[in-house]
Amino acid sequence: MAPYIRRERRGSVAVVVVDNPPVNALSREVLEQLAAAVEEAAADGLITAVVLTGAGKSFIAGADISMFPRLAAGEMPPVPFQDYMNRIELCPKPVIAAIGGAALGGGLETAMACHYRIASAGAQLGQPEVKLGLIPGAGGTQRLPRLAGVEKAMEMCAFGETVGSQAAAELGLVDRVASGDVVEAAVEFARGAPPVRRTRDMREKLCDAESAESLAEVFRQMARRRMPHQKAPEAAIEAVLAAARGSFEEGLAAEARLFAACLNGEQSRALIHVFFAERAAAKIPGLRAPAQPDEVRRAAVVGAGTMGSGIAMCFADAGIDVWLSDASREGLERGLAGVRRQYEAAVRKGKLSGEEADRRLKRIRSADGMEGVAQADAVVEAVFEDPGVKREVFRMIGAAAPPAALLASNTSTLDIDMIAAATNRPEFVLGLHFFSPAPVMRLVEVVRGRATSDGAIAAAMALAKRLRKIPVAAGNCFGFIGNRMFLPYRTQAVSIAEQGGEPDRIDAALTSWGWAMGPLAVGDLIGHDVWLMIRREALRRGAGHIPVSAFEDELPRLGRLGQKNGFGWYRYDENRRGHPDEELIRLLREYAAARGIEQREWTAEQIRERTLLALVNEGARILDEGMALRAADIDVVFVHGFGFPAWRGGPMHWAEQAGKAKLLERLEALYDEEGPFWKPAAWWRR
Ligand code: 3H9
Repeated sequence: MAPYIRRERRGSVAVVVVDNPPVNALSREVLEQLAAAVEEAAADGLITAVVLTGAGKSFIAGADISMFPRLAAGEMPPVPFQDYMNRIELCPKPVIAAIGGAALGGGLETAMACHYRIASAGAQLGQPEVKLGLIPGAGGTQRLPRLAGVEKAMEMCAFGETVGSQAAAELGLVDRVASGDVVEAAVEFARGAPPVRRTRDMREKLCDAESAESLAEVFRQMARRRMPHQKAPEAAIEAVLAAARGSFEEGLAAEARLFAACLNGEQSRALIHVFFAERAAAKIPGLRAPAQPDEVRRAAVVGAGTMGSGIAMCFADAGIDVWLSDASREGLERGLAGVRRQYEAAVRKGKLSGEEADRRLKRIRSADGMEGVAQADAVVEAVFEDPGVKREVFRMIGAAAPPAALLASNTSTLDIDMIAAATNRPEFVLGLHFFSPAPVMRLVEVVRGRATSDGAIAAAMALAKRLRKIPVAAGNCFGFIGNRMFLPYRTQAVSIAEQGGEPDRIDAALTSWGWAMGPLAVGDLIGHDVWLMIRREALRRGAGHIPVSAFEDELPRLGRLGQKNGFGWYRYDENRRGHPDEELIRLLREYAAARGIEQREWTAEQIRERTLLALVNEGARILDEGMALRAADIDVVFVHGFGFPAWRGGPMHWAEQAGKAKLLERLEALYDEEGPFWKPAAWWRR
């Protein structure tokens, strides 16, 4: 068995180092060796105390997540997580955790099984298991409330947010924050012969069962609002509640039961799929490019509208200086004022300090014409979505930018090859498709044109990661991955409305299934003038297999632009809340009657079947054509860019889980009844 633990000795203190790159994740072998190393030190007469730490940047980033699907499938024997922690805690000599980086999930649980915790200033501590559809399963739900109180433990376990070391010290989760080397500080502390102090024996911070129950009710309500449909948050609350209700052992038993239920559920399978899919998406096999592309030190964004100024903020947030320019002085001023407002709002909400906001603001400089582009290592164009305008802007960018600069367009629909052809160096040109609002949304589609070089793609992937985005490689087809699939999905929703479906019931069928927004409401949000433009471009670029959603194309002419003018599929009040609109229904029914469209009743199930099959079948075509590298990349796009429920794992994962053969049967039936739109892609049979 490979050694995952290093043992060092500093006088009478044993230093046990978990060394399992990249993040010291805990597999069964690591846990076994760790517990054994602590027991060995306990048995060594020359040792008076143990310091437990992690090699590299992390302390321990949790259990090795890749084992959970195998555990759930019964492909490996159960791992007694709690027992390993108990073995560390029961050590008769003081054990001190030296936390130099991330102590997450099983990592924090290990730290809490130690008798003391010393953290470096930059350490992060948390129980993020809910984000994987799980709860802490190594005693965390029992030890955290004993150290930080029931309320904080419920919050941390139910929502998975991490805390920094200073906050952890204030909570009592960390005993000291070390200013220098954390292992040195822990060894020094150990030399002071602190008494053994076991978290399991602490009850002072546990409230009585009745108060814990009231807290649990508050958190349950919050969980239903913040993470609707998800099972793990409530299971985590239940497990922490057990700490206040009974003994430590009873609490562990409750935790184990609740953990097993989550582990065996579909939600954890889906969320773990998304975790690995996000990381895999950044890797493009076979790229001939340096592993470490040149670092972007200065960037330029051309076009200071909502997208452009938002993208400039992404650079500033990542510590990169950026020039922002616009065709008009007023446009630039408006963009910069918007940026300032957003940073001020972040300060007001306590998300940023005033000084940090100032620093970021200063990184965004206004530029005249191409003066910023001329000095930039990377340029992102975000001007009006018009082929003529884009071509002209790229001609100027190509003429002005330094020779090796990355030239990216933020187009969502246009042909990258057409844009690249306007420059003198198409090999440096690609699409970087950000989603709105750019500073918040993590997805970026990295679109490869015919001439784009491997080096440019590698540089763009690296840049997107530096901007803390999740980059997904996409081919240069209409709408790339996300918008291309969203179009037939929405078209089906419109077609159901034309055939008698009530707009609010169509949207509800999908939001009750987990989507963040219904497809018709999204149309109102984006604006029907914009949709019309997108649909025209789709037809121009040969996405002709997607039937026209003719009624929606009428909406701009009917003065219904969506949220922006208060009328779309819904009528909007002053708080931008949508209400069913009788006038819209009348127009819709008139439209259908004039064209002889048959009206019928629709169940939520039927609405979901059509819209989701349309979505997945387009994803399948994208895979057939090689426009996405993997089905999981499509899942990442939909989870991070379109509000698809992460706990269903993305559209392609959902289809796999629901049963491809069964869905294909339905698709074939629709194909027989209604023709080419439903033609199943080859992927279904693979
Ligand atoms: C748990 O602990 C349950 C417990 O209660 C225990 C008992 C039941 N396992 O994110 P990065 C890989 S559940 C396996 O790009 P960063 C990751 O796939 C766990 N692999 O780096 C990637 O691999 P590759 C609770 C893991 O610097 C590489 O490490 N813990 C794990 O941006 C680098 O990752 C969590 O949920 C893991 N636990 O961020 C924490 N973690 O290079 C999950 C990472 O092949 N992890 N990898 O693509 C994180 O949040 C971030 O990775 C971290 C570093 C903040 C640590």
